[in-house]
This record gives sequence, C-alpha cells and structure tokens, in this order.
Amino acid sequence: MTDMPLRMQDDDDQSNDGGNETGVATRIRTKTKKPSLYRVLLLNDDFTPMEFVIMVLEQFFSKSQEQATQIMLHVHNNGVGECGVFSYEVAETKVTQVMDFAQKHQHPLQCVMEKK
Ligand code: TYC
Repeated sequence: MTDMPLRMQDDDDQSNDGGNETGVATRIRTKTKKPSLYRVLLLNDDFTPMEFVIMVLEQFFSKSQEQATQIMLHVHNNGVGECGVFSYEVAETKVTQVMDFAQKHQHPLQCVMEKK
C-alpha cells in the first residue's frame, strides 16, 4: 500500500500570502505493520528431568498435561520442539522466564527464540 499524497492544511488562503500556500503540510500515514512472529523452542539435553520440562510447558506456555507431555517427548526424540509463537516482546519474556526457572533448579534446559 502507498501513502496518501501530501495535503495542505490551512489552504483556504485567508493568510494574506497571495496564494503562496504557507499552511502546514501534513502526511497521513496509512501503512500498517504486522508484528513479526517468533517461535519459542525448547532444546533437548541429557540431564533435565522429563517432569521438569512438562512443568515448564504447563506453567509458562499454558499447555495441558497431555499437550505438555507430547511436546516434551517430541523434543526428547527430535532434539528441538516448538512451545508457541509470539510477538518479539512476549517471546523474549518466555525465554527469560524458562531460562531463569531452569537455572534456579540447576537444570541445563535451553530455551531459544527464532523469527518465523
Ligand atoms: N532428554 C531428557 C531426559 O531424558 C528430557 C528432556 C526433554 C530434556 C526435553 C530437555 O527440552 C527437553 N531426561
């Protein structure tokens, strides 16, 4: 989509400028930007307990016990798996929450984000 053309405000020429159009030029921006989306991923490791990963998926990604178990097993078997898709700010918050929680419990669980 293209911007609207320049438009003169105050172009009624009451300003004694002899038609010089000294009004303020304004541009109406009509472009809208869709926010970019980011996948939040969990990475497999050999040490983080399966139950802990399930808890992370339930607590931070609002997954049911069944969904959480499926995602955890997918990560366990494939090395990586998707927890959800979010705006940049939300994805960044999720990654920080998971990494802080894992560190607090001394598990090496890794959580990353990637642009879709
Ligand atoms: N591989 C881990 C185990 O056997 C379980 C695990 C699953 C770890 C998913 C991390 O993101 C992960 N205990």
